[in-house]
Amino acid sequence: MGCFHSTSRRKFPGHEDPVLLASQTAFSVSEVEALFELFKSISSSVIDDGLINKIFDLFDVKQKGVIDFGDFVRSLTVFHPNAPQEDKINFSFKLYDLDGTGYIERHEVKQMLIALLCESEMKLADETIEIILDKTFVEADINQDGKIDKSEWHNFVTRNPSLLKIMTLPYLRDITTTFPSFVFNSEVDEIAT
Ligand SMILES: [Ca+2]
Ligand SMILES: [Ca+2]
Repeated sequence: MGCFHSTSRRKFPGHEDPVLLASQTAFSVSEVEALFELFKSISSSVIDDGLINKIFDLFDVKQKGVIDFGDFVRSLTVFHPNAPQEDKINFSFKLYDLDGTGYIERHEVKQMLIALLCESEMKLADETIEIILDKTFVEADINQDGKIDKSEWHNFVTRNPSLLKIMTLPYLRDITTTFPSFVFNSEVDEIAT
């Protein structure tokens, strides 16, 4: 009597059934389980970290005050190589629309461009960046109102699929084998094509 062996596992916020999460996302059950290991290791440190911070913002995760594992998986599924292109385009629009005005403005493209260049350790002169921005807007801003709306973005990205590379982390497909060397922002050299 009184000799209960404790089977209680450490509970993390929002640890949902992997089978259920797999059915709601592009991940397999074993990928969800691998993500849980990843989640445990980064959930405390990642909250203030640039891009992933923005992603969690978009999913209202932080409003709850904790990173919820279910939200974590559902946030990352859009980056899965098998996620629908349409989802990636819609999500990338929200990602680029940093201030949430419903349009991608020039300063937002500039900010993303600088962030991408910085991550890939490329340095471009200001003038070069302005030229890229001009070119981008000539091509993307079809009605020339100085901002990119959803349908303009859709057209632009469809013609320039490299812009969506940031929306696909190729190694998510192999997350079960690449873990624990999974690092969210690696492999940015792909973007500099
Ligand atoms: Ca905006
Ligand atoms: Ca426009």
